[in-house]
Amino acid sequence: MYRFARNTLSHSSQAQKTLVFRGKYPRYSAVLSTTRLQKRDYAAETSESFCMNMFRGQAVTRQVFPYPATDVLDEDRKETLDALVDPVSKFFEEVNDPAKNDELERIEDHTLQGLKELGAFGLQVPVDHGGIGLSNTQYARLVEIVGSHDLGVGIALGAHQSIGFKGITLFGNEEQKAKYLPKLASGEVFAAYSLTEPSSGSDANSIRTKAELSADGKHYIMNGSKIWISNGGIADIFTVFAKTPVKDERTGDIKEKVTAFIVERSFGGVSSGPPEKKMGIKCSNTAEVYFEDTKVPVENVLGGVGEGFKVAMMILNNGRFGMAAALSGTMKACIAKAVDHAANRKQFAKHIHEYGSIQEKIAEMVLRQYATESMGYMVAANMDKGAKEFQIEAAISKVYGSEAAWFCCDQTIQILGGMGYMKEAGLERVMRDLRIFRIFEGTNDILRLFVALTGIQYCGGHLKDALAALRNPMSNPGLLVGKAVEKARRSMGVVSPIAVTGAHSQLSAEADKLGGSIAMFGGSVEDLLAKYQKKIVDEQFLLWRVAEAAMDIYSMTAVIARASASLSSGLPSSEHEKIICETYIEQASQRVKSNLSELTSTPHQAIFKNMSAISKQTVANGGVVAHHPLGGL
Ligand code: MYA
Repeated sequence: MYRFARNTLSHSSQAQKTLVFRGKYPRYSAVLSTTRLQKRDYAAETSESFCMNMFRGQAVTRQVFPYPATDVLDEDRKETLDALVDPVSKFFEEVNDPAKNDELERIEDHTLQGLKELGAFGLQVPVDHGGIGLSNTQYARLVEIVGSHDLGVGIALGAHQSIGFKGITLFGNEEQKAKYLPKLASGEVFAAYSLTEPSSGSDANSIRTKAELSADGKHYIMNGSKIWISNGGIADIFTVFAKTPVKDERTGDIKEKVTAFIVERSFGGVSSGPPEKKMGIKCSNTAEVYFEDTKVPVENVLGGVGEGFKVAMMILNNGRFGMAAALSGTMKACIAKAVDHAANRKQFAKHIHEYGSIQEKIAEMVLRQYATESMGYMVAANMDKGAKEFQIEAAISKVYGSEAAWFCCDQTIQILGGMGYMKEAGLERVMRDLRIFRIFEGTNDILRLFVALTGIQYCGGHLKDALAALRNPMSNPGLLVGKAVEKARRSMGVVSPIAVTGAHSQLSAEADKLGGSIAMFGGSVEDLLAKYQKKIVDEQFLLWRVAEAAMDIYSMTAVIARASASLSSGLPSSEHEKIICETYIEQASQRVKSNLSELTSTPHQAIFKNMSAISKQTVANGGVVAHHPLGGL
């Protein structure tokens, strides 16, 4: 009944992806494609990424206006998606039982079988290799459905294709693709992405798993262990990251560098621990994976020896939009539960949705769902349109989406009151499932630092001359004076507005607020760089606020772009979206102001200092320091 005829789809023509890595100013960055690696001077170039440019105080809107998701699907792709949405929705409504999966701590067999028949294991695998060949936008729409029903199943599927074998589709050579993709796409075998180790979580470059070339040069011998690997206990194909000795061509020194490998369980020496007992996403398997003298053929190196760190990062970059899409589905499902209850429950002789405190909760949920969905589809569409840099946007969509979904679920439980706390309401499972999304695929804390530092480095490239002038004022006094005047104007709250073009005329006030936020943001980043220079990397209180402002600005942009597109095409919901947009922009622009003012305000510098002291004292004491209110008792 749910079988989907995979071979009727015809999206095999995938242009070879050339993936650009942003380099650290003033270092070089590499352009990594499936076939070549080259170095180039990145600081001299201009990025197409909206987020990168906002760090320079510029509104480069080609990727955001008009809202890219509106025209990214051609007729053929629309038809394909139409043919999939119904059966996938029906499957999750009628066949999959999320409560049962949660209770059993595994996906029911008939559900797994049904998912395989639907083609759900190879959604983005090219048709030539046995998959459905979906674009990122099409994939986003389907994972949104999964996310609205069962995040545990979503993780089993996502760990398989969003990261597990994504490296093969992105960086694999033809032999690797032909050998592995068909059986992965059909669901005959599971894949797992194996990066994290007991001593290497956020610091992904510090892995200890080793792979050394055998004497005959035919194999790498892999030894090490991985922890918390999604699908780790059930996978047959692993994308494993290990350190290999690599000769530095310049110095002749041997350095340990990360290399990515495709490892089959059948290679021998691969074993897994028991399934971890988790708080949520229980039906997905999570386990330790051990490699003991595993012989990995040299042809199973993925993306080049020593290039594994970037392969690891690019896989994650490429998968993060899927989380935003899935979680926007989760939020929709929560909102539906909340409004169903609010519209039917009477207290004090009124339906509770008539009360302001409930209205505010519902409206806040709607705003955040709208922002998450708008960003998720914006990132996916830009990737489909060939964007080469989307790592900041993808990270923002993941961080924002995972926090917005947590908020929505929590507010829904609050609206349902006691009923929301009961297992029967199905929300406690969603809340347990959601908790991990702020932790895995890059913790939201580390991704905030990543967003802030990546953008600041890009801004640094732009400001090379100004920073040099700062160090040596006599080299370019004019430039320095110009910067000083700008800074003085900023400190008085005077910022030259940046024109944001492309918004609908009914949202011009919102576009102006966005332009104001970008101008203020660019100026603040510039001031930070001038003040701290390279030492900015150690200023996490400040970096956090830069990231918050960046997330607000990107979400404002996605919201304005989407609401503009709705107004332009006269969608029935366009007036509703306009109110969402007006409200969101007002709130978010206020937050931007507040976060940026905290970067320099004297009271906040004192607060940061105190926070650091309180934390240090608490850590030194092994817990709270203050005496009990009852004295020594
Ligand atoms: S998998 C485990 C997830 N783990 C992580 O995410 C690790 C987090 N750590 C990091 O990302 C890195 O270690 C950080 C950098 C960022 C901290 N894109 O000196 P560096 C370049 C492009 O800054 P470090 C899991 O949880 C950088 O420019 N390039 O490095 C599974 C530089 O290049 P160059 C990047 O300080 C969960 C070089 O690398 C990036 O050591 C299951 C070195 O950079 C980047 N992002 O650390 C989920 N980062 O040398 C299932 C760095 O040229 C999924 N670089 O200057 C399901 C989802 C699907 C949805 C369905 C659900 C329903």
